[in-house]
Amino acid sequence: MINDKPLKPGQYTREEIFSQPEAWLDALEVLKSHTANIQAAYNERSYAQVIFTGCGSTYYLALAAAALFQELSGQAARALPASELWLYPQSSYPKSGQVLLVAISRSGETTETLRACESFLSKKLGQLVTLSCYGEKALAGLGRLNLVLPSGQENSVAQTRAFSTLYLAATALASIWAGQQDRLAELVKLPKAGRRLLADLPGLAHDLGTDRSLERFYFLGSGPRYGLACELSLKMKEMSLSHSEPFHFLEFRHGPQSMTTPETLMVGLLSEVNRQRELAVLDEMRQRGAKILTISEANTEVAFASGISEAMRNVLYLPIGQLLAFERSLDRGLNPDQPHNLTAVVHL
Ligand code: F1P
Repeated sequence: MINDKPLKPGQYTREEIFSQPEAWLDALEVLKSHTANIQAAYNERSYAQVIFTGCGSTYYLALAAAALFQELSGQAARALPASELWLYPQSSYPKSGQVLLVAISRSGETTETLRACESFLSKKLGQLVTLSCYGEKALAGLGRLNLVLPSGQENSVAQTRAFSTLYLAATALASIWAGQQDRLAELVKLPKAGRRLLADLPGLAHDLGTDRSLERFYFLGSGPRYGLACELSLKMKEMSLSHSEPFHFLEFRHGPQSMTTPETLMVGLLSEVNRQRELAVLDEMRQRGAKILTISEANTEVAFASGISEAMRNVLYLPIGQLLAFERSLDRGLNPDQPHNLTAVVHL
């Protein structure tokens, strides 16, 4: 309820999606003030591996962050669900050497994430850094460094503003730890690029979100964009209860392509570095009748026109996918603020 008036379905989610650029601005202020602590947390010992972790959306964020960090730094990095670290430590952690564990959580109170961090610390496996949105919750008290981004807080169950704000923080962390702090200057251009996207996209998102001929959605992304493809696929499930699945671009040919029908929408998170090979997959699926939506910096249905380097602009792939899921949810008479059978936090 806002001012005692019942909320319209999706009112929270709409506000959270459209306020992301402002949330990013606030997050960049927090990150700027912590740059020295972020650097110190990485430089104070040498690590055999950096592991990013979370659950659901924040596990997908961890996938995207690990790929970006390794691409920028050359340091071995991977992402695992917090439940794997907690319950399968032998297949998660290296037998020797210290680990830098980055635990990511909107709520800061998801059980698996807390248990994974507690067992990591009790086994003295290395250093813990946490990224979350609520400073008073348990996770924000566990790390050697605890970065809290309050502007990512949200009322909706399905993450949008929280995800993109925490992802922005992970992008800054990766740049600083890779010794490329000068890249942070590029991040300040993101809110303006985000505002322009959010002004331009609603029509396209509404047209696709209300296209009732569409029955299944595939999100393709590779390298640092695969984790984002996973997140957008989860949004489509959580908000609109639609069948959706993420794939690495060229993996789609190895079996899943058999599922392509005229009722399919393929969403391609295109890179520059491998654009032609990625476009080839989409062109083949278009021949099989699928509808195609391409996203990149330029010459695509969704074009950022940000002027930001490829590694620093990945957060801009998110808004169209969030709006698409949002519009489809409303068109199906659902309430994206309260997805079916879902809670904002999983407590075990
Ligand atoms: C993790 C999470 C969300 C999911 C749902 C349940 O929460 O799995 O990713 O969308 O809201 O919780 P958190 O640890 O990031 O708070």
